[in-house]
Amino acid sequence: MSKSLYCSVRMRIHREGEHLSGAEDLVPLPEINLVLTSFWQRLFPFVLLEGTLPLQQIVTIDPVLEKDILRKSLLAVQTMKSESSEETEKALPGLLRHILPSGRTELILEIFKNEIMGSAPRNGALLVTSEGRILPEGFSGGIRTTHVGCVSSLRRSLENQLDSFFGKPNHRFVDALVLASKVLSSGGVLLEICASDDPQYTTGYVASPLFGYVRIPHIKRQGIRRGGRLYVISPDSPLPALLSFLSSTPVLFGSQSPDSDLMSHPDLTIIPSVRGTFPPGGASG
Ligand code: PML
Repeated sequence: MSKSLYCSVRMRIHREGEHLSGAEDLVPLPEINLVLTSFWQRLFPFVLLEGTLPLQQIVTIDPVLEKDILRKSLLAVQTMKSESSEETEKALPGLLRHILPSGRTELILEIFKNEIMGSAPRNGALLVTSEGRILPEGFSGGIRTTHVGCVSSLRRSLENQLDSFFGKPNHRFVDALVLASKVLSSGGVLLEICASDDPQYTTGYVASPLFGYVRIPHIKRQGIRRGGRLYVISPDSPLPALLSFLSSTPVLFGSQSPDSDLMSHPDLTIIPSVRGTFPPGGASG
């Protein structure tokens, strides 16, 4: 088998058309069995817990040449300190005000509330300008970020660190970090804000070049099935190039940016938290 051939592997689990879960990785061809096994294991909880209707698991595999892969560093991670959804609701605008152009924070949070937390889930992210215009014009579907992965040793190291904080495996956090790191590495996105559509998972995040990946506890209350991703794009970002980068440029993460580059602010109670084990550029697939 050729070591220089990689595969972009994407998996989605549905039940009767309802999206339940998804995952993605970019791996050397010889590692594909391991990835398929880990995706297969993600099906089991749905088989065991969620009723008797048939499940569908769809796996898509695209071959990718190693020479076409961009190698980048994951965003550094911080966590906003919050004990409740009320605290988060108060603190979130303060974080966004540092990232967005002046006067846009309330508008963007209103769009997140109505279009992401108040609407049926889309199959992908919603794109808006910082003036609140939804893009592409007249498009109500979702933008999918794909062809992205993280070298397995770094992925494991990040998952294990979170294990020791929270006492349970957390592939959801690492999947989200990898996806957000690709989105921000496009250079065309000012910020991404995300809440999970899993009713039990109430931690979301805000990703931006200034603060890296900020985990936001209690971004929603327990029991809410709504969630999704909002990308706010830079005014000067050419849309066709951005969409093409997000959906088809293969990006592999093998290191993590140092948190010394992150902005901090006395008004923001955010703490540096999870680190990869590799120096930038120090690992490959
Ligand atoms: C999702 O379910 O796709 C969103 C996951 C958000 C993860 C937030 C975190 O734990 O850092």
